[in-house]
Amino acid sequence: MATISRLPFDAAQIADFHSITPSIPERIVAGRRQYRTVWISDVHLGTRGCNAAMLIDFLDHVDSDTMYLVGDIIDGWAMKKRFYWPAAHNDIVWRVLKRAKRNTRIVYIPGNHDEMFRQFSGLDFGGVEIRRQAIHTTVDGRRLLVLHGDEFDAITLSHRWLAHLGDAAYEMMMGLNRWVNLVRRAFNLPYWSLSKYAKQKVKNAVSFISKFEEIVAHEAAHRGIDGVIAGHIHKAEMRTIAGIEYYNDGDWVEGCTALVEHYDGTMEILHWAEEIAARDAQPSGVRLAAA
Ligand SMILES: [Mn+2]
Repeated sequence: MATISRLPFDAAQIADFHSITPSIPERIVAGRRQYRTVWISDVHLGTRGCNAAMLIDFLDHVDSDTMYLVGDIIDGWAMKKRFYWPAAHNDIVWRVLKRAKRNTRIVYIPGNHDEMFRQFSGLDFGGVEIRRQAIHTTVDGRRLLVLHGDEFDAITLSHRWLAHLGDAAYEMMMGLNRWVNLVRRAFNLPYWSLSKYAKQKVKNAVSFISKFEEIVAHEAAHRGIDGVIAGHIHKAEMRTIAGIEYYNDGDWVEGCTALVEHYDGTMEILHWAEEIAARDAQPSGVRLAAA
């Protein structure tokens, strides 16, 4: 199953990142928020759906001791079909590597869309630890399994073509979502997620999501740990399922969410579109740069 494939970009250039100037310079924000841990996933760099401007804003405002990249960071599937890699996507890679250099511990757990990096599991690359999965211990000693989540997706594993079909429909919806929000932005309306709306309406998607959540929690219980943190289904969540803490950090395509651990062990989901809206409401706030 694990085939060695070429990377979708020049890896040497990324290793040499400090000589590259990002197209969107890093903003020096006074009082950057500091968390013990940050989890993000499903960024889908290399697709038009990726909300790069919002993620760049997040990275310029939030710091942590440890950052987990919980898979589908780069979308190798989409890039195989059509190469798309704007400067802003380099800027995100640049910011992540910069963090590693500033001594943030970075753990990268590749997902199914960036499975080409799974062949490097166990290796450290530019200060980034690449792992198949990880156990995170919170400040108060809870042990949480961190994985992408496609391991539980029977459709992805046994019927790859079906997953790709779903992918095409999803991509179309994301394209539409982009246009809706370009129009909304033109009218000064806040960001709105079309597929978030659609997902709430589609019963099948809902039962798929709850099934996924149950299966993942069951796996954590089976391993005798306190909880599990996943990505993959683009649905931020934080709840207890049969005594197991279930967390999902969401995505940066539509929801634009991150999961964080405060220094007292409290977990929280940050909704970055709302954070930006709240900041924009204050006259002194740093505004989101236009993409
Ligand atoms: Mn995935």
